[in-house]
Amino acid sequence: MSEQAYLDLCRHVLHNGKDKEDRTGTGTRSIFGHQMRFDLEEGFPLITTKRVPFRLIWSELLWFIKGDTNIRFLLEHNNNIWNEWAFETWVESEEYDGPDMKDFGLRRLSDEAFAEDYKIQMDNFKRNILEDQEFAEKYGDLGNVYGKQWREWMTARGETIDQLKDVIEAIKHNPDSRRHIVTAWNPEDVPGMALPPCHTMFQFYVQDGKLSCQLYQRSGDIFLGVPFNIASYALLTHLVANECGLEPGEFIHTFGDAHIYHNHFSQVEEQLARLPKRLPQVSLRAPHKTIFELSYEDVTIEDYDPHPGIKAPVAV
Ligand code: UFP
Repeated sequence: MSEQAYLDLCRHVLHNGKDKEDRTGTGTRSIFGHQMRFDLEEGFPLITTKRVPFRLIWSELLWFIKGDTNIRFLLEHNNNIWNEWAFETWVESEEYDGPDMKDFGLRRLSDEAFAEDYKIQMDNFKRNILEDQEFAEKYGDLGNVYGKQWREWMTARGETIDQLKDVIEAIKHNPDSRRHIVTAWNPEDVPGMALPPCHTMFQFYVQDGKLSCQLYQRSGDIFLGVPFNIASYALLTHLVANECGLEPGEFIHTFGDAHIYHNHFSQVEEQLARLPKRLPQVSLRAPHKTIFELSYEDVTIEDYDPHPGIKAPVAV
């Protein structure tokens, strides 16, 4: 069962990782360099030992595929996973005049009164993004994140490169190429980004009518982020394979710093005590649409019967 590769990573880092300070001040247990393989023919690797919200993964991937970088599209799909990054820019701006939100990520965990203030400010922020176009343009945009780099990489000559479109054309016309690469890591843009890309580059590979994909992830929050990342790239592999008339092969997930935050240890233990179930299947409702024409309703997950979700704080 291919979820095992993920559970093995959790166990390995918990028992063999080294404690390390990190940017968020939370502290992690971490290893450097690791690889997991998921055979997509065995089922869709949406983790079953806790519920992972597929609708958030799909709406985020669709947002990337469309080349969108504004959280407005996500909020319209009731997807809140990128809010904190945009909110940070807002509360640090000159226009913000509410209560001090410095270090909101950590403070809201330990200070109840602060957590209430935070919620009020975040709800206002979300409402403004959804209802005020000008506000959304100014504060909803995350800068040159994935969507921008995948679809509209800016060159020094002022032109743009559509990496995703180009790689799909290359897979169709020159499947044996060893250059099927999309990179999100743009060193020129990194200093201006709310969150420099965690999934930095991926490569496709065609063999025996099957499309495989390998991702290099520089930094992985094993409990909260990685189950999303696995499902997101497995889904991307399905969609690109469908587009190119190929079957999905393997998703290979390679890491730089793979870490478990100290405030996720008990959740990981709880998850590891559970038995994995059968993997679900992904279903494409409009297989003849191009990947760029897809809408949210076109992809669904079937036979997903996971253990209940396990809550944990996000380190910002
Ligand atoms: N992170 C992930 N996957 C993602 C994503 C973020 O695991 O897709 F966007 C985690 C990794 C790390 C933090 O814990 O978010 C990013 O922090 P840093 O930039 O310091 O690595």
